[in-house]
Amino acid sequence: MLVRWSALLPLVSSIPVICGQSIATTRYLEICSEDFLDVYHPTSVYETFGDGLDLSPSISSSSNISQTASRFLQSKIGVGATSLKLRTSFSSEVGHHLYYTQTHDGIPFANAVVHVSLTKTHKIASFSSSSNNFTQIASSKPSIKLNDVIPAIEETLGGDVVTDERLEYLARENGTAALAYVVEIQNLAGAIWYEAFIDAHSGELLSVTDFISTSTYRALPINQPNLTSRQILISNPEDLVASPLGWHNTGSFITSNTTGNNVETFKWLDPGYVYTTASKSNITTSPHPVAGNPNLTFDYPVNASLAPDFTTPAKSFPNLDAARVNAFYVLNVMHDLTWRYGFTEDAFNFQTTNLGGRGNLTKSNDPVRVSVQAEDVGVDNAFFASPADGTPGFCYMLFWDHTSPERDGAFANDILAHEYMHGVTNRMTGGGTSRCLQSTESNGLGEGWSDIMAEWTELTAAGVKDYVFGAYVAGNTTGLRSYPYSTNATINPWMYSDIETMVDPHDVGEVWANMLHNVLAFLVSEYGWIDTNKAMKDPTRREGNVVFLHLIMDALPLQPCNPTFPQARDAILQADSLRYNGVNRCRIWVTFANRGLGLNARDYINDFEVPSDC
Ligand SMILES: *[C@@H]1O[C@H](CO)[C@@H](O)[C@H](O)[C@H]1NC(C)=O
Ligand SMILES: *[C@@H]1O[C@H](CO)[C@@H](O)[C@H](O)[C@H]1NC(C)=O
Ligand SMILES: *[C@@H]1O[C@H](CO)[C@@H](O)[C@H](O)[C@H]1NC(C)=O
Ligand SMILES: *[C@@H]1O[C@H](CO)[C@@H](O)[C@H](O)[C@H]1NC(C)=O
Ligand SMILES: *[C@@H]1O[C@H](CO)[C@@H](O)[C@H](O)[C@H]1NC(C)=O
Ligand SMILES: *[C@@H]1O[C@H](CO)[C@@H](O)[C@H](O)[C@H]1NC(C)=O
Ligand SMILES: *[C@@H]1O[C@H](CO)[C@@H](O)[C@H](O)[C@H]1NC(C)=O
Ligand SMILES: *[C@@H]1O[C@H](CO)[C@@H](O)[C@H](O)[C@H]1NC(C)=O
Ligand SMILES: *[C@@H]1O[C@H](CO)[C@@H](O)[C@H](O)[C@H]1NC(C)=O
Ligand SMILES: *[C@@H]1O[C@H](CO)[C@@H](O)[C@H](O)[C@H]1NC(C)=O
Ligand SMILES: *[C@@H]1O[C@H](CO)[C@@H](O)[C@H](O)[C@H]1NC(C)=O
Ligand SMILES: [Ca+2]
Ligand SMILES: [Zn+2]
Repeated sequence: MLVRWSALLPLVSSIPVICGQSIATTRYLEICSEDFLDVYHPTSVYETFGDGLDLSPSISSSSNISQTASRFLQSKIGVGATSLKLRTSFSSEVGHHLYYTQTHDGIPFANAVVHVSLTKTHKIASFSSSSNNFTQIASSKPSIKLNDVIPAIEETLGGDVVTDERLEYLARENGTAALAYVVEIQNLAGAIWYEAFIDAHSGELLSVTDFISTSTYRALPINQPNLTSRQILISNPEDLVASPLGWHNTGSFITSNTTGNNVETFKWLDPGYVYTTASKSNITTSPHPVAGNPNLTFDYPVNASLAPDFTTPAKSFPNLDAARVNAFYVLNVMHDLTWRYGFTEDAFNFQTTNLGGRGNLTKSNDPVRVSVQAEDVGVDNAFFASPADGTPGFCYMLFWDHTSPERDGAFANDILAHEYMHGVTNRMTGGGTSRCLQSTESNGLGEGWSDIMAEWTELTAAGVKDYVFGAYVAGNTTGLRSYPYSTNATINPWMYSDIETMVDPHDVGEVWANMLHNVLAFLVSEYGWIDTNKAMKDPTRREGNVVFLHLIMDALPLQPCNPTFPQARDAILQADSLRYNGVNRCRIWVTFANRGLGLNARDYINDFEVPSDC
């Protein structure tokens, strides 16, 4: 049952401010104008095992995956393993991934995550744990009522509580565990969507999960196809392996608008939820729009010289149909492409219906909802809210006012690809909770994966050249980042150590994206390149861009909750071991080491060493 409370009571005093030290374990969130809540994310121990750790026969002989994993955990973390509960698991092309939650009195811990990945032959591939022995655990019986503190929390976080209460434990930095009410708080017009943890004994706001990835861009150069070159009529772009019923069929209903199983695009007009879909009179629908033969035509040419109407209420909506259709097309392509590379129903993806007997254990009813031309929300940005598996993703594409007329983010394919990738990385790290890219460092990794996904979709036959993200919306050739992504350290000087003092995840993301750009450049120089349209539908190919995307996607479920840079690097190396027997290991090491993320890199101190056999 969904409960909606409004903030009826007057403003209540603000939340205490705590400031943390390390970007690996904390994140500053600007919750309202002057309050900062410092959110603690425990670090994980993380181990990878290359070809796989062969357990003693008594442990690994079992063909039962969960038995093998829990025997391993018993031997690894001993007595603590008994309070671990298997939360979810799935199998990918490279192995089996199991995610556990620590519990106390039957109540789960929100931020104590344990994970084990097995190879296909049931050896141990990787292990991570942020589980703890607590010095003190709060009573599992709440001493206050949630209703008594809701008005204050809604006021502080600037939204309405939209979920029923539930209880979870929260590990604190000093080794204690607090009992917390966990609720979601939304104000979609303000791009606010938090999961709040409220102490069930003191009423204090303890922590928040921020489901929104904003893209607050600095200016950068552009090298993507412009709007004119992009608007071509594309027939039947859907991939019927990834989307067996096409893009307009959820299995229970068929649409002739921009609503479908993976993506829904619309314009949200104040003051309520109003969908206005591509006007039906302009849609040609086959009398039998069945799976495999959708005869839908969405033909809305853009007039790029038309400016958006910013009056309230707006009287006209120039290019709205074109915007909805482009966003629908690009995000469905992203669904299909990432599905092919592992972001399937089993891996907690975004779909209304989990089709074809896949995803039996994971949740459905969670397409990505996209509001285009959302001028009420602001300008010069885009947002993607990635809640847990089973709740729809929500994306805003805004106008950008750096040019005249203003440009529409819904025509910037790089921004759309970036936003969708936020959903992919949030869901695939840590088993679908969307709680595992929350520290500044791991949130920054998320920004990096998103930028590099945009680059990946735009690769051309010319090979991996310097890449500028966001040039179209910035209206200049510098784009939205500090430097182009480049293998040349004069053009992009970012090193691992640079992240230590960064507080904006987008800055951290630039450092990671540039490292990944270098890995991509190496793989394409080694194995060549294949057109994106082929790479996206045939992941069995061996070209460099295909290999690269496998390594990126395979690594996500292998890594710990709130990964650090060294851990994310190790997960990529582990992915190479599992999928390609480690043939790229040394070159991957060399590439990361060139940017300071060598063998002994830790605590933001550069290291240029590679393993002795490399
Ligand atoms: C595997 O082992 C677990 C835990 O011991 C058990 O609950 C489950 O039923 C087993 N599954 C199969 C398929 O045997
Ligand atoms: C918890 O304590 C047990 C027993 O003292 C120990 O074996 C285990 O390693 C500890 N676990 C952690 C995560 O510290
Ligand atoms: C642990 O930290 C919390 C929050 O900072 C504090 O309220 C609590 O008193 C501390 N407990 C101990 C035993 O230090
Ligand atoms: C490019 O545009 C961005 C966004 O407006 C701006 O921040 C940046 O300074 C511009 N770069 C140049 C070189 O003009
Ligand atoms: C737009 O793209 C087309 C095709 O790629 C190209 O010919 C044209 O010069 C571009 N226009 C601008 C303004 O960049
Ligand atoms: C899209 O089409 C479906 C099927 O006709 C319909 O149920 C749904 O309401 C439409 N969506 C919108 C937002 O109009
Ligand atoms: C349909 O498209 C035509 C030409 O593109 C346009 O003149 C007409 O106004 C559109 N109809 C509706 C209902 O939007
Ligand atoms: C399907 O679309 C094609 C191309 O737009 C058109 O030529 C054809 O008449 C349509 N078929 C039906 C049955 O509507
Ligand atoms: C595009 O919009 C401009 C400005 O309103 C107008 O002058 C021009 O005729 C339009 N072009 C087309 C092809 O409709
Ligand atoms: C889902 O269930 C179907 C039917 O019971 C079964 O054939 C299929 O193997 C299951 N898939 C997964 C991924 O468990
Ligand atoms: C790196 O970039 C600098 C500055 O553009 C240039 O002078 C230099 O030749 C480049 N080095 C390589 C190896 O391309
Ligand atoms: Ca799902
Ligand atoms: Zn982003």
